[in-house]
Amino acid sequence: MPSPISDHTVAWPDADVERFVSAGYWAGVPLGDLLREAAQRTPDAPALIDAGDGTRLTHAELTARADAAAVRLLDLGLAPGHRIIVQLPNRWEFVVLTLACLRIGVVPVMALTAHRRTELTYLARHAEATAVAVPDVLRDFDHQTLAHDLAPAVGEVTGEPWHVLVSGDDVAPGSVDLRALCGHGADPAADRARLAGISPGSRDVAVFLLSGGTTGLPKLIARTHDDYAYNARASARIAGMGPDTVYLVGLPAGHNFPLACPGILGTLLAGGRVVMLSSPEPARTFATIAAEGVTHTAAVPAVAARWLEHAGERGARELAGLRVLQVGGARFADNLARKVRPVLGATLQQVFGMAEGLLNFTRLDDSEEVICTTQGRPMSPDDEVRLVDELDADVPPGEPGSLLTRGPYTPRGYYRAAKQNARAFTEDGWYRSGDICRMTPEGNLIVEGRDKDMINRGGEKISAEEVENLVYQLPAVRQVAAVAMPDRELGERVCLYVVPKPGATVTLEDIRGSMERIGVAKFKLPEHLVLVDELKATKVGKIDKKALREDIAQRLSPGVTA
Ligand code: OOB
Repeated sequence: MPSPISDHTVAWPDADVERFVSAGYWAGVPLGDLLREAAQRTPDAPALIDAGDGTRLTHAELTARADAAAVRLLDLGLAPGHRIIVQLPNRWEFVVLTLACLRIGVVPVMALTAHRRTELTYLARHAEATAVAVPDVLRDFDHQTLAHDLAPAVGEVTGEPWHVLVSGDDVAPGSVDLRALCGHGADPAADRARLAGISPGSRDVAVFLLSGGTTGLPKLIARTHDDYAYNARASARIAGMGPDTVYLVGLPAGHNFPLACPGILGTLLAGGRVVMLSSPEPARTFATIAAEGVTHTAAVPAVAARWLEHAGERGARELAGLRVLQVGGARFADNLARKVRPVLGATLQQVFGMAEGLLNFTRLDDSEEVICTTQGRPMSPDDEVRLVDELDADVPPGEPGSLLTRGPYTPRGYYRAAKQNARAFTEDGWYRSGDICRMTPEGNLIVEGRDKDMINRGGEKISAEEVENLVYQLPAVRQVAAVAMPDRELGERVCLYVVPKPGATVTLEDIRGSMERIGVAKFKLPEHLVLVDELKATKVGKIDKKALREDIAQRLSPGVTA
């Protein structure tokens, strides 16, 4: 039996809970009910469009399908409190399945389609999942076979059957057809009646998000119905969403940003319409924005840069209806930010957020200067932010410091990670984001760097420690350090410094090959290798990564050969 989720979560203190409830942030209603109520306000309006296969559902149809899918999950043997790994591309089934889970308190663990055997095995075992939802084949990778291969390793920790739900034309015997599971039910009234008694509690966990990653293994962030509903609802307000909003999902849907900031959930709660697109490639994206009347979308800086380039070459006529472009996930350069309004014709909203909670937004009516040069200010009046030095003392106003935060949608600890929590949270519950920020006199934050061992590859976060652990599996490696190297297109890529064992040779191909054989997400594979005789240590005996980052930047600068 999977252990109860509540055995491994860290609760907010009672006094804070009272504050969040009385301020109205925590509505006391589970997300499934909130979404149902929102859908009932405009039942016949479009709610979900899949730009890939042309599926179009109204709010009433989406509600009915989510109910039907919830009933079918129960029939399959999933029960409230069970966990399902969701590893789906941006297709309509992602939304129906997620809503179905929220209705009955089955908790989705939001994996990425890039994840492979290593990540999925760990996630499924750590979350004690009893099911997984995958595409059959995506970009030539057979997800279905891998999903079945995980059965013994996962069954060993849960003692339960392992269900593989598959989206696609090639559903193998032994798999559950996810499209059928998400299809319309024969008797919507009966489905609704069956679900009436089994809503989860609003303080229960609604979804598991993956942490940006600074440790050897990714951590799970347990977001409750109350806190995540507030996250989605309040960000929808700040992004200016309403029933006429058409939101395009081009980033991987399982990321917090397109899922709930305001993303899919915020759009649906506002009575708007969600359009799913498999990738943010500029030509397809622009055509979809024009065809569907998209008003809002979100991008990481690397994607926004490609859109700016495309619009510069081909014009932006197709974007006439686009009102708000949210950019976040990594630092958006001021000079690119300044191009958004003139080139794309939309209002830029910078978003500096984290799956751990805290969201900062520039407001739509901020001055162009604030919009283009800051990463905004906290979403909630009750978000607490401190900028501190190495001793956790507040830095003077205007000085850079390490950002700590607490608030109504920032959980007080990772799931089942007591040891990491002791480091990632202060004793009085502040989350150490690891971001170095400055605050302007008006209270806007500017992200200047970070003091965490992470590489931000175009918005995908890579833990240096995780990469190093994988590289240490090669017998020829004596010592390794993974650091970010600057990259024009993606901001950063993974660079490795390796000290080979005496007499041994190590190549980038060996390392990438070994990681691919083990099975890890491709975006984590190192893209540059520097062989060295030794790695210098800092005064406290750790590898001096600052020196390595400076070294690689120097090697890559024009006129210097690497
Ligand atoms: C978003 O969430 P995560 O969990 O993938 O990554 C969080 C980290 C932050 O701690 C920061 O290091 C970086 O990503 N980051 C930014 C940024 N937005 C995120 N760094 C500089 N400028 C920004 N605008 O990335 C995320 C979650 C919700 C909304 C938006 C982004």
